[in-house]
Amino acid sequence: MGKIIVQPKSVRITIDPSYIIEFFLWITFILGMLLKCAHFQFSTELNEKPYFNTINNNMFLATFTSLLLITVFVLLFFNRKRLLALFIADILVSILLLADTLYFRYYYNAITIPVLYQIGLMSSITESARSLFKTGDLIFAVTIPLYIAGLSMLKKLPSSGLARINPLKRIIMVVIIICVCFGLFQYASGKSSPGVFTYDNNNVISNLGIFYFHYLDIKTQVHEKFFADHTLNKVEKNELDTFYSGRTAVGDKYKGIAKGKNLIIVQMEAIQQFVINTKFNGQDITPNLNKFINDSTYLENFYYQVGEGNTSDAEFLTNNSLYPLRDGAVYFKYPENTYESLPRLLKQQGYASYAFHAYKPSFWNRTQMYKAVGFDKFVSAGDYILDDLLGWGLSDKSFFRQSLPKIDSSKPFYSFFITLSSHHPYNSFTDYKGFDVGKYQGTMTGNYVKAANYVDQAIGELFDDLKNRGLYDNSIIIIYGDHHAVLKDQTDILKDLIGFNFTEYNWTKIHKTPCFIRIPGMTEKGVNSTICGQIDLLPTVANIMGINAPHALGKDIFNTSLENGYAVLRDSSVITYKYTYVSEDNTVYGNDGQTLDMSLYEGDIRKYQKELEISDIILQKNALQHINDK
Ligand code: GP9
Ligand code: MN
Repeated sequence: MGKIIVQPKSVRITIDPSYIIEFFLWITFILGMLLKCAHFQFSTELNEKPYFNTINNNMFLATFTSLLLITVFVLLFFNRKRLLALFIADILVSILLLADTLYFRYYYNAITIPVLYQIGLMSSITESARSLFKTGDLIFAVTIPLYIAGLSMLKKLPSSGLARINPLKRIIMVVIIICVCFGLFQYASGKSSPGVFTYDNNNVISNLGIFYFHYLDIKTQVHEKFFADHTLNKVEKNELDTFYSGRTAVGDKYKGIAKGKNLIIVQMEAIQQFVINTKFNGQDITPNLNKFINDSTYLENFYYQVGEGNTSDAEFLTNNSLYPLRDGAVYFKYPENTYESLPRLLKQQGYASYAFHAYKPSFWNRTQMYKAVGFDKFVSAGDYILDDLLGWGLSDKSFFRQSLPKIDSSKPFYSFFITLSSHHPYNSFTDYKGFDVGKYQGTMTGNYVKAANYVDQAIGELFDDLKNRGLYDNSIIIIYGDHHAVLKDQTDILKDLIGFNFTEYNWTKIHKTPCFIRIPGMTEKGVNSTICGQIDLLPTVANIMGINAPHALGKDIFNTSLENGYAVLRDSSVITYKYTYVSEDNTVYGNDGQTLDMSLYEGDIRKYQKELEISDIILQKNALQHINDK
């Protein structure tokens, strides 16, 4: 009998190569996106190293959850073409992240739906955006070649693509992923403290990631647009009544000392306080403004309080003494509201009011908003002869020179000037010869110093012109800057200029612009150290002009003692004489920069932050619409 030889059958498991490619591309999507999100979160300094601490872990987990939800969407709506859909989703989301990154570096906010109203402004800031692009941002394109390789390999397979997944399997996958997402997100959100979200969008992003923030923003905007009640309800009315009862924005000291005088306000583009009395390459950057300190009241602790509306927010704060919005610009969102504005208050006293700005009148929706604010006349780009161009358009020197003759000074007037030449990224000053910046020639630091010096010269010429026209001594003259000059990731400029060392505390304390108030007949001049901000200008002016401003949220600076000074920033940071609350890291600091026990200050901080809530109610509910009926 012959032997039976059992030959072992060779077991060969063959995996369809399309599975491998598919697996590889899903992993590319998830890991690639996590990497891109990490780049956004850390390069904007929303999150800080070490990469894996409690806040960052939560953020990564929440971001991972959001990515899984995007895959659900792809799986649900696409079958054989699911990888192509994934590729397109990757491109779209990467574009959004790049836009968020660049936008954030300029405005310290991610893009929100209201920002899309401002889309028309984008062409003007492309130069700024370009200056903000970093080589590392190429990471947003890094996955593209991988998809192209994967998809073309897939096409070359005999099956020429992916196998269909039957509907039941797809639904089961989708349900499982959604359950996982829900569990993970609950875990991540349970670990973060929602209290810090109340006033600051950036805390939402650093704790729960950029995708969750976008979801929240869309949800809020949809609710506001379609479901929110826009009439002032009883609770809100009571809240406003309680807030205003017994509160007077204006005081008694210096009451009416400048009654009947003209009012001239100059808002300077991007001039921060640190240029004042600062020398660079052996010369004063702002000699005229330095001299003006002794001819005016110089507010050395004057904070800018703008939000996403930037320049327009600064204008808004000054002319209305209300806070800007947490999302978007008031100029775009509420140009139909009624305001108790400076032009309107002065109109009741027989003043004519002018706004001067030599740029497109539609920019920041000024034409529309100035009607609501009540300016009688808006003089914009088309009203000037473009005889001297610098940066975005007409130079500030020519702007002032051409503006003054447009004022009818035979009757009392209020003129509001908004300068433009010193706009970020200051490139147009490379060839400016008025100030030698030595080795900084051609750098952003050098260009900013030149820009600030140029504005100072333009102001010097304005003073001469006002004197020649006999307006200098019968006008209140106020000069201040609109907002930051230096972006958070360009703080090298500050290091070069003033040896600035970046900490969240130092960054908050540098949110200052110089502010000068020259009042004819006022003998008390020089430095005033009271902590204050742009919101305080209206009540301060109202007091010296002898008028009342019952709904102003600011305070009258001349009637506020050093100890009672404060400023609330739109990101909900609070600066007082005793402490500084920095919303970015939710920490209270003493004046030496040391951390203090938050629990001791919480009540006080909330009291100041209440002003933001009141302002939001006034804007959202158009609560001042009946002020003229009384
Ligand atoms: C343009 C100018 C610039 O009119 O006010 O606005 P900004 O970019 O600084 O907000
Ligand atoms: Mn500006």
